[in-house]
Amino acid sequence: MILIIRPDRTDIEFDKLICELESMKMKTHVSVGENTTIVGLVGDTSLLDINEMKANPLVLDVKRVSEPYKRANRKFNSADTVIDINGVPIGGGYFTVIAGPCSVESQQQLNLIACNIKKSGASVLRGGAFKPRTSPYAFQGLEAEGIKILENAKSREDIPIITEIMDISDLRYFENVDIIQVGARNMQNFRLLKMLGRQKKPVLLKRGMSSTIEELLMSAEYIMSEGNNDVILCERGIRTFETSTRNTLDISAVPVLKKLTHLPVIVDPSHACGNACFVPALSKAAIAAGADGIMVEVHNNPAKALSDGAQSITLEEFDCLMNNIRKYAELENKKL
Ligand SMILES: [Mn+2]
Repeated sequence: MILIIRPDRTDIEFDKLICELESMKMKTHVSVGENTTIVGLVGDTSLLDINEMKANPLVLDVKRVSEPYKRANRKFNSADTVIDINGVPIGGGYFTVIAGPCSVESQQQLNLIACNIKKSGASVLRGGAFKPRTSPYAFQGLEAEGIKILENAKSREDIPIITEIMDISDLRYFENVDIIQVGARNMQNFRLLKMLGRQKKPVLLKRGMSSTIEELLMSAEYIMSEGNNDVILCERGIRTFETSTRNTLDISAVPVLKKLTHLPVIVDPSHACGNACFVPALSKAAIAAGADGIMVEVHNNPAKALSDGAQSITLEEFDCLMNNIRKYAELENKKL
């Protein structure tokens, strides 16, 4: 971090500032020019608040030269993080497919979907139990009962499960859940992130629909700074001026994230486009862009789905998609 110091400062004020910075375990490198004085700070600058620095009356401006996140930063951990989900790897040389309905609707429905997606080659079952819906009048999910249904399908099909948490008080229901999902709307629910950092289960963190890549990484940092390093990032489309699709899949976020962080990055093509017919194309794009997996909404009868039917592909379409993307995964040297 570089501080640019006011030219009209007194030496006493300046020495006091340097003492303050060094008391925060920062090394300082001062260079005095004719008109400006510059202080280079070396140390863990992720602990410094840039706005606090700017508020100092001696400081004209502050420039960051390194990213404000440390644990998620590839510079500090160059090897890809591979997360083990009950024997299913996410990250590294693998391409992991997570599939299932938007919402858990009944045991019969979930068993049917779980059995079929597993046969087609998916390795994790998804299903929403606590649903964050735009309208309070829309189906809100089966909640705790939905998680029970997921648990039954998990043991029946021997497949790990992922479902979304909306409130930390519900954590007690997640004992047998393998990955806890934080949805786009909660990406900056910092209290929730901190609490999930204090437990051991892997967390899949979706990018907020209006969040920058750096904000997503800072949210991952919230979880990791509390001790939980098993964070999976998910690009699920951002809000733009385009209305032809539900969101706009920011495909460039994938290679950018892969460069900035060692954490696994997956793509959710279903929420990104909101339309089942575009899901195969976006899934292929995800592999080509270097993603570590996809999370796809699949339903046995999309027309009758209680949520997100329009973007859900059928069991047959999913089987076809899996056969199709195998070739792409091979091209990218990813094990599917
Ligand atoms: Mn959905």
